[in-house]
Amino acid sequence: MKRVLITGAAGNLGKVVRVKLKGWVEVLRLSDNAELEPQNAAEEIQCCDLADAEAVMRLVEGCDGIIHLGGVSTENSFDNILNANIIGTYNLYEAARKHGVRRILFASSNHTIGFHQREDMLDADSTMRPDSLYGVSKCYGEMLASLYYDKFAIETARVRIGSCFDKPLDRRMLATWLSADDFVSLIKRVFECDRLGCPVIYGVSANSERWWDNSKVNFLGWQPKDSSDVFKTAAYLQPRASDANDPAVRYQGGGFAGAGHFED
Ligand code: NAI
Ligand code: 15L
Repeated sequence: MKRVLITGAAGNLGKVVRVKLKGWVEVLRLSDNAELEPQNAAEEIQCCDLADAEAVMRLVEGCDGIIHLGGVSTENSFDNILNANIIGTYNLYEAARKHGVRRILFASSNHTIGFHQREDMLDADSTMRPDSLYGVSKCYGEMLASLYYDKFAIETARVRIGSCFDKPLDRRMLATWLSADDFVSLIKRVFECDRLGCPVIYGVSANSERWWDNSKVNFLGWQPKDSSDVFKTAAYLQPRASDANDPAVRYQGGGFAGAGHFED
């Protein structure tokens, strides 16, 4: 691949991924609705709002693949989610179709399945149980990707990212943590494998606490190398008295499952 587009490049994951993917392809085209500056000659900046269909059509032109990280990334007002995640993702897939892009990585989220209990081991075929309007918007993105695969043969990795931070921020993340290096190795597998299809992939490191089974995507040959286990004894992650029926403790989505609507 010559040119790969990264949306949401000014965000937390975008900032890390652009650096780790330096030299991977000839050109990284970076986009966001926040400001961006090129860091080297192989980066191209083209900022726009994902809700602007014409701008997104121009953004995608000339790209061979897309890493779609852009959008609202936590619970928010329905209007904001509608513009960025619903309309924005549609605009991106339409532009991909019109410009002949064959492969996309869609940053979905564990909040598509956040209302499953923590005792349940899920896999790619588990029922969606979104825990927020944000989670619903990611379910929509996954379904849109499925439509564009079945109808137009555009392949998408629907990556249900767990918690991609430097380290687990709380006890829940001992199960949901994804290291940046493991995310980047997944990105590379997704774009380098001969055949992708439209799989659901749980974006999670090799943590010994697990709620998600990735065996249905063994064909990818992706093997996460990091594990949250090295953080287990950290003082800030030690058990504290908690109510086992608190939705934030009971459900996989944690606080997202426990919270009301953003605007209430
Ligand atoms: P982030 O919020 O830091 O980055 C998202 C970026 O999208 C921001 O820079 C924002 O300016 C941009 N954006 C928002 N609305 C936009 C619009 N209408 N047009 C253009 N750009 C817009 O989020 P983060 O953590 O970097 O996550 C990246 C993606 O991965 C998001 O889609 C998020 O939902 C998903 N994800 C991230 C997880 C994590 O642990 N970081 C976990 C699960 C999913
Ligand atoms: C997400 O989907 C969010 O984008 C991220 O900020 C975290 O909250 C993550 O899920 C999580 O569940 O830890």
